[in-house]
Amino acid sequence: MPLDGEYEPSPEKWVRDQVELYERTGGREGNTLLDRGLPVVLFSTRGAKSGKVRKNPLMRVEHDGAYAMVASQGGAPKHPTWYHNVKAHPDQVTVQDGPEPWDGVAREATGQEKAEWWERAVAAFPDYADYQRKTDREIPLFIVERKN
Ligand code: F42
Repeated sequence: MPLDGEYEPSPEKWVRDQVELYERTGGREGNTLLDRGLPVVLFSTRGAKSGKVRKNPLMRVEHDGAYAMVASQGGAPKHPTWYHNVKAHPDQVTVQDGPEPWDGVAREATGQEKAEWWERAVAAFPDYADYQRKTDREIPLFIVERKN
């Protein structure tokens, strides 16, 4: 089920265009990172302050039906804004990897679990390793699993 409430598209044109194309075509188009050809997944979150629905494509990192949300932001010094949305409302996350979104619950990975998922993330998108080298912050990673 999509999240209830008002959807506020990203102020970044390339991001909101990709979300629009992905949703309009049920994930048949707009499902890769620009010219890189690597798959992306669409995540919706609940705005921590606004309560509005936010949507962001992120690289596809999947394992046993669970998905990672890697808050890399290209190795920028600050976490992406959606990181705070997921921290505030971990049970209001939807995952769309294909035609239909599903309801998920997110938790921030730590320790050994983080290390295992980080390895999967870098295998899916090697740039994550460069992003981690570029920044002093530890890049967070959420694991999203289906709600029962
Ligand atoms: N970003 C990543 O971090 N990791 C990826 O793997 C990744 C892959 C990717 C693939 C394709 C693509 O098109 C984009 C990709 N991105 C990836 C970019 C990603 O989709 C996000 O655009 C990026 O991470 C930046 O997220 P952001 O939430 O910081 O975006 C800013 C520009 C933004 O939307 N700001 C909004 C604004 O209006 O300024 C605020 C959005 C928001 O959620 N506000 C909250 C609210 O309450 O509504 C407040 C949150 C708070 O601070 O408490």
